[in-house]
Amino acid sequence: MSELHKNLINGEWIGGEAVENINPSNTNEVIGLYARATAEDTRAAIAAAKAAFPSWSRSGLLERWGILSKTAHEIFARKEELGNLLSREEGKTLAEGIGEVTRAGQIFEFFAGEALRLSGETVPSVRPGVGVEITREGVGVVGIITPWNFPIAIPAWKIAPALVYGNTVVFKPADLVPGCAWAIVEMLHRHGLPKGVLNLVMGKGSVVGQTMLDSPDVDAVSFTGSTGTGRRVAEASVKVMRKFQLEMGGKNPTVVLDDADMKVAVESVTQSAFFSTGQRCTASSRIIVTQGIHDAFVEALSERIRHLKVGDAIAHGTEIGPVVDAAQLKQDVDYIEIGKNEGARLVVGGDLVHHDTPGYFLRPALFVEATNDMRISREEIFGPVASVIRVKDYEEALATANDTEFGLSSGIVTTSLKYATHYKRNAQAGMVMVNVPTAGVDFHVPFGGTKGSSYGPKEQGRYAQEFFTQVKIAYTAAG
Ligand code: UN1
Repeated sequence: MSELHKNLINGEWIGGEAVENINPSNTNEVIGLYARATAEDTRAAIAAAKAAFPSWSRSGLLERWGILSKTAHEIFARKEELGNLLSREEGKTLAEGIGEVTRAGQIFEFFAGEALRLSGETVPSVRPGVGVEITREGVGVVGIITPWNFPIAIPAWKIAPALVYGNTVVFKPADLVPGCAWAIVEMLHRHGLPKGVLNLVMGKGSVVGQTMLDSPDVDAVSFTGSTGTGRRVAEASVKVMRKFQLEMGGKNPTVVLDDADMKVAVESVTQSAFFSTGQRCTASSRIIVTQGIHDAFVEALSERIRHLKVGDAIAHGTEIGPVVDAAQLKQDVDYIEIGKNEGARLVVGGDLVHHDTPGYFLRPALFVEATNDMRISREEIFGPVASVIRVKDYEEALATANDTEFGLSSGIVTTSLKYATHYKRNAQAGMVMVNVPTAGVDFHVPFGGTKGSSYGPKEQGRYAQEFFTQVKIAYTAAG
């Protein structure tokens, strides 16, 4: 029997009900056993974080820099091992898994440096003889709730800024992928974080997440996940007047214009729609194509999809790993049925792929003749399913792209400077991508959306301080 990976509460490893972490490429494989925290454990974690805040928020910058920087270097050194763990627990390919681990290392390195770049402003008051200092300080206890689709990068991009700006943390990773989450907490703990500064409470949203949301001692919550849960985070947070930040769904368009470079269009859409098995909130699922290039584009894209290698996430040559679990697979398959019943035509994929091991393998699916009012064009599927919507011209393409409740990422493939410029200004999305995929973002710049996709300040890069700090204004009379 493998060893139980425990929760970290007030610097102590605490056991609990053991849950198996299962490999979606081979459901016979148990990756490890992870302890499920109770409501009581969660309350203990919040109390520990609260007690640790006064001292951590005044801790030395070299201490913060040192712990984050050592963690970054350990992540880089262990990227193959952690990438393998990530791909086995989540199902993205090994190349994608190692890539994500590398990104987590880069995020820790970036925020380690931010410890040494904290700054404020000093300005003269309008009253002679008075000075004004504007500084930033930690918010307090931050609850961090992360999704299963980026098991290490999203925890990294929330935990690293939370810690470096002087907050203490209660961290609840997605129940499906505790492995990478546990690994980064273990590293940060071993590299010297004082007890109570970072607490890990693995387990169910309905127990651990709810206990965090109900606690008035959690001063801020950073959440990435579904729109439905995001709404619950918002409601519970308003009740106790806490700060919150939400990253939720997407229904991201990619517009392909007549003047597009065909190779760029096919590659960009293939990556956006299907890589990481389409399980990214930045994935593109509405491909809006002008009529002059439509047929040739659909043919080239279908050909590319037919040759995508679907299989075991860690096997050499796999391009598309499995869907994360049985419930998500059912959702994907159900939406494929819905699309057919709505009158869209499935041109390729959508069938289960037979494999030697029991796993959730689905061939990427492409619909054509879809319209923007179909459910497959309006609701987030979160799988390797995309639909092509044919439009007359650029104006109709832009209007269709913007006709959605979401606004995370919006792409265009064109060789026209005029249309690219117009699209950047008029696309209703937090992130606009010209001739690059809608998914796959840089770690040193802000990330986030508009409309129903996001709420609150952006994440990542220097902009992360908007959420993870609060501003203090101090007036001093010289006397
Ligand atoms: C990316 O596309 O590189 O959950 C990042 C998600 C996003 C992260 C996407 N929050 O898919």
